[in-house]
Amino acid sequence: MAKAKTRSKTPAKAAQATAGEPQMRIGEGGETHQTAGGDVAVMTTAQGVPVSDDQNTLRQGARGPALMEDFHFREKMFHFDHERIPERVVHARGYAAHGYFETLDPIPDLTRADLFQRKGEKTPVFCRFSTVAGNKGSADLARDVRGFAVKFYTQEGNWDLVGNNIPVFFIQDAMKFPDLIHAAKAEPDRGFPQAQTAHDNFWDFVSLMPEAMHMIMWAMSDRAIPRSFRFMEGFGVHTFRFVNAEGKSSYVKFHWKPKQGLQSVTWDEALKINGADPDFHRRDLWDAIQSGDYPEWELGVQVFDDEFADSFPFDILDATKLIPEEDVPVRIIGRMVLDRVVDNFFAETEQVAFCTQNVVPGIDFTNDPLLQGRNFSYLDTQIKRLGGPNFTHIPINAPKCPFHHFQQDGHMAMHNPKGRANYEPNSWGGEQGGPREAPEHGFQSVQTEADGVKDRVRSELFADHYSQARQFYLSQTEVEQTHIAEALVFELSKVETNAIRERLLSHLPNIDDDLAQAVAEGLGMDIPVPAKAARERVDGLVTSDALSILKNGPDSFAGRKLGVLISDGADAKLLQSLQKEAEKAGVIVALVGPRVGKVTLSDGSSVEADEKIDGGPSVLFDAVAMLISEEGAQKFAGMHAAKTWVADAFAHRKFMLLTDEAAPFLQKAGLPEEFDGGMFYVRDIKPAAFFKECAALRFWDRAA
Ligand code: HDD
Repeated sequence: MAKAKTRSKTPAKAAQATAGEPQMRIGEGGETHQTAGGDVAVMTTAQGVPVSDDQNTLRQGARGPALMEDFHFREKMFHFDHERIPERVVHARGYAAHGYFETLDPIPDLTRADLFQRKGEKTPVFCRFSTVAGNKGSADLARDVRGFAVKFYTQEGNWDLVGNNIPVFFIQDAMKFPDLIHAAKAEPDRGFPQAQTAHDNFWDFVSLMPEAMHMIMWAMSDRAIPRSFRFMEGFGVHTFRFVNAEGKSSYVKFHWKPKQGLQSVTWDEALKINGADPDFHRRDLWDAIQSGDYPEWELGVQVFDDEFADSFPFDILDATKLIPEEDVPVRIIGRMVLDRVVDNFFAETEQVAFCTQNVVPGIDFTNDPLLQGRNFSYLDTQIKRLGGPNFTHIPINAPKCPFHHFQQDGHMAMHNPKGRANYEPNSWGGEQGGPREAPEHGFQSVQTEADGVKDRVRSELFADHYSQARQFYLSQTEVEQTHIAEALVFELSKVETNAIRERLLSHLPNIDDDLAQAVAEGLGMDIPVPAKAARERVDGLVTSDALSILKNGPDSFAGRKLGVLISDGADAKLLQSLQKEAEKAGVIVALVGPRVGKVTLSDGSSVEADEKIDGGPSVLFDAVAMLISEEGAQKFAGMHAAKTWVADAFAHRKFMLLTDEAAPFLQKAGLPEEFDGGMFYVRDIKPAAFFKECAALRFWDRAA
């Protein structure tokens, strides 16, 4: 039995603490036990009372009734019963990490925001990625927009940049947000589908909302099935304002650009990954940070003035439009590095509360009607979700700079102000008097004039719904265009009501005739009469390479994962050299074997596989190698999971490296005898050269 060993000094110190100033946190200080794994603390109740028995409830006799008196049981069960809080109404499933933002190019001429003033200065950040529609327990590879929310703990307060991995949005006015989300989530009568837009309600709604068409192009593109959070861009979406020390304001759009390059998976992979590893994205972020391969994004800004805004064919306040980088280049001003996983998922990732209204001096809002509505929603939702107005007292939400105000009381008040005065003005002064405003450097809204008739109206410039949808589509590579058409066919094939399919289809000729044709063919339908456009399409918009994923891939295979299929008798030297070169190239290697236990190599040595073949399907990897012996090839040829492993890798156009002995097994798995440019024998290519080829990520020319 464990024995009490020492009593730390901390309790004495705590005893001296004034009431209301907790000196200790759970897990700190107190008596300890010696155990095989090291010293552990003595278990106590939440009141700090040591617990003698955590196995049995208090009973009257061994077979007698449980007693109400058992305060340890009652407290434990009461707390467990209340463990759940409401999940986020959208973006419920998310994953976050800590890191820092470093200013690379200070911009005091544009903004007085403190974090952008000094080159090299680092600001702590907390960044949460999410899917939108699914519940907290849904799978990571849903076809969905990804949230990209960053909390900057600046020296002048917290700034939340609550963005997505797509630079535009479905709707223009926040009034329609509840409708959009109702339509996208599970249908209310049946409670399914989960984390899917492939159902009638969603397509019914968007087909009746032509303003969604640009976003639909993005959501049906591979942007909605990213390979990893690390390989996606982020966008602030709205036009915001920068304000400098002189009060001069300019418009700004925010961009996050991953240093790792962009990458997505294919839809067939996404479906299979969801089964094989529903936590694929969160595991990827966790693994990368834990292994010291810290993901990094550059923060870029597109800054423009009224003159540009007036000349732009669309309204800069319309969140369904973007400003192409060709029109206003993105200026890189800093970088974000995520270098620390959370200590506790609930305390940090679940309890973090982002609010678009959290801005700092130097950053301000525009009249974008979506943004204005968001500024109400986020604060409001946190009160319900986190249980009261004091959610800023939770450490993950509290500013890291000094803060002073007269807000007090309410549920879970942890930071009630000190002193006598809890109102302002007061005549107390000093410590008793509390804080005062700072007219010189406190936050001041940009002074703008507004006139117009009070009415429920939208600017005429918001009425063009197809021009940028077309620009996006035409900016894609052929492979990406095909994926968009296939995604539309997949989703609409799940729609049961023909009229909805038809209505959606009627928007596509307004975007592109070939796209409309491909989707109509995929559905076995005729192209209907095109929907009537509210405003004529602006043709001839320049295509933008920045909008394509494949044109913005990585320049190396670093940070990607190679799945290596091994068998008994596999060439030991070959495996070692591949692992060595992979390490040099920053490539992660996972060994996949017939079992996770020992696999005996050609020289009699043994390795342990990371995955058994059916637990580590090839969809989990970016490229594959088959270092298998003749005997291994024969065995694998009789295993369904092994044949699927290579057949999928081939179908997903992955780069493949193999031994001569593996070749017959490939044919048994249904692969053609003739190799294409994405398949290599180990005798023909050195590992380093193979990794160079893999930087292209996929061999798209393969007809699979
Ligand atoms: Fe939102 C959460 C991003 C429109 C209302 N939103 C939420 C999160 C992200 C976004 C990333 C998750 C934050 C986290 O990780 O905790 N939302 C966006 C973007 C939008 C957008 C980029 C369009 C440009 N959202 C939007 C509108 C409304 C909301 C128009 C309502 C008027 N969003 C919410 C919310 C959520 C939220 C209901 C749910 C949970 C939360 O806020 O904290 O308030």
